[in-house]
Amino acid sequence: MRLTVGQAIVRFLAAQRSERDGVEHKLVEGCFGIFGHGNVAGIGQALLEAELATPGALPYHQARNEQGMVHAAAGFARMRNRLSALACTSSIGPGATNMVTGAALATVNRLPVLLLPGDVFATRVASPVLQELEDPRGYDISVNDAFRPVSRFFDRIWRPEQLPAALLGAMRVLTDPAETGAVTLALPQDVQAQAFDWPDELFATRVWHVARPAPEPAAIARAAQVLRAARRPLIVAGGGVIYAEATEALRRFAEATGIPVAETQAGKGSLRYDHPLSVGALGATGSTAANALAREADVVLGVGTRWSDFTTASRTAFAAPGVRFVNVNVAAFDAAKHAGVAVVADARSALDALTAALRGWGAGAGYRERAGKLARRWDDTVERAYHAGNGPLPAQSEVLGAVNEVSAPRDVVVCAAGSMPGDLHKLWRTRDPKGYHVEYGFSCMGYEIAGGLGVKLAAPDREVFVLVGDGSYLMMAQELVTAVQERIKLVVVLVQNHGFASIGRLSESLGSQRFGTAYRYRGESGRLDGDVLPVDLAANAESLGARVLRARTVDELRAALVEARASEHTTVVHVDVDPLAGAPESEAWWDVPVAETAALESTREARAEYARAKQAQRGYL
Ligand SMILES: Cc1ncc(C[n+]2csc(CCOP(=O)(O)OP(=O)(O)O)c2C)c(N)n1
Ligand SMILES: [Mg+2]
Repeated sequence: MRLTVGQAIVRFLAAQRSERDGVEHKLVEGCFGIFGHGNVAGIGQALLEAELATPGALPYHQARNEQGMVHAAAGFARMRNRLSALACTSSIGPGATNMVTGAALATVNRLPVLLLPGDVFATRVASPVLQELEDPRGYDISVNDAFRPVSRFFDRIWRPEQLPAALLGAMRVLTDPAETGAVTLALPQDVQAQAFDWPDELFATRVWHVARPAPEPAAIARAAQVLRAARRPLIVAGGGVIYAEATEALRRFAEATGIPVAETQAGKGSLRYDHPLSVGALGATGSTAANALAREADVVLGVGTRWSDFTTASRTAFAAPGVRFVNVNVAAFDAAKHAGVAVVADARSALDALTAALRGWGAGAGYRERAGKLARRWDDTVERAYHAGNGPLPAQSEVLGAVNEVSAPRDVVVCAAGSMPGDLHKLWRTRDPKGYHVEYGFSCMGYEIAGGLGVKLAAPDREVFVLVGDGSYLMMAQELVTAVQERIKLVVVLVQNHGFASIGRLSESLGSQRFGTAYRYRGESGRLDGDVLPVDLAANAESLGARVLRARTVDELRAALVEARASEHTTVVHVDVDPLAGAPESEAWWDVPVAETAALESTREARAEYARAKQAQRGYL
């Protein structure tokens, strides 16, 4: 079949399917793209031919910023539990490098996205072309080499003959639960348009099996032995529980053994918030219940977690001498962490095997009671935070409470950076495994609206509440236009506190006096300490085509949320909050180094406190 490389890629992608548990899905559901000279006549021409000849084969979506479109693809893949993905095509140069941040986000979060950046001419006859880097050390280096460290698979297609193997390699990595992340095929602009005679078999429907690797019986036996000896065991549920659709298996395991369940950011939603064995969020942004149990735990069973510093409170959360870890993870890399007993397996198959292996054993009744009591105490704290009655402006926790109470169980809350992810981790009451979508692997400002777009694209039958701070909004609001264009309805809750409240609080606690974290005029002092800026983000959102509702009180906010939820249009609900009203304490630490020597007294005091806190840090060897 004689096609260009661009046409061959589009035809191939449209024929790929994924399968798990006997259920098939389209693997690549569509393609986001922004065109320039690096892809307009290659992949762009191929997408046009596909749209005209075979509508729906690989639908094209326009975006406003290449980073935004990769975020949307990541949100989409996460919502689909990594069984379907989106492709993203960009031009060369800045269009391509704009995708690098998105690629890193996808790889850090282990989410499949397929990136197709344009690249400089393979023939080099016209070099240097517009936007070419020109590295004097070698003519085969281009800006796209920046994708290598942030991609799980990277190839550059210098010749058409290289394409079939690259496409198969790309699909293998996209559908491998242990390996997945950003997959990048860099496509020189001349090669995209080059014709070649392809074997018909390249375009046959291909089904990629998404594996559920079973645990080794010996590994389960080792894990069971450690767990049976435990007196104060704790489960830590990570994102792997949700991606593996292992939430029911987790519930059965927890109920059979009586082990309480704490959750990481990506794992939040693994167990309903009101389940008797749920103790909520763990770590630096955790509940006091989970953190109290973690401090005492003698055996910690991590399931599908990569043990980020937020989860371990920078290796201070687990404080019992001799604490041991059992790590269930589909990636050996993660299963080996903290010198744990490694169970390299799919979360669901491992939890089922552990349930069988631990039959007849359970955590003590007294311990279970204590966990329940701690969890109920935390829930009272949440209730108070939801209805804090802060004045004159509401506390952020009241905004989260209003959104939680107005949303239905299957609705999805989306967030990524600022003070809200931590507050959501602590306070959000999850009622559905896919109802909580906080990107906290990369915690990338600007993910919120773009990621929310991908979530809604993946789950059009759910309402999506995007929570975005003013800082994140200013970094990347433009995909609101895409939402309007595609009639993809979002409810965006825009939380205005005039700057970086999260970093302000962090800065103050580290003795850096909130330096550079508020949005304020340069004042008479010559510093950025003047009045707040006359920025009207509600008007901004309106100008991008969204409906806008301004709420001044919590009651107005509730009414606006109800109206926005019922609306068919993307609606931005704008609310001012008190930047100084924090959420309840986690009673946990986060390691952020403080200057060892300083002229400032505030820094010196913080350094002394830092040195003291650091003593609690453990090796987990
Ligand atoms: C792209 C990016 N740049 C910088 C940061 C560091 N950072 C984390 S939160 C934050 C401030 C976020 O401000 P805003 O969205 O207004 O949320 P708030 O802190 O006020 O709740 C910054 C600068 C980041 N996470 N991502
Ligand atoms: Mg802010």
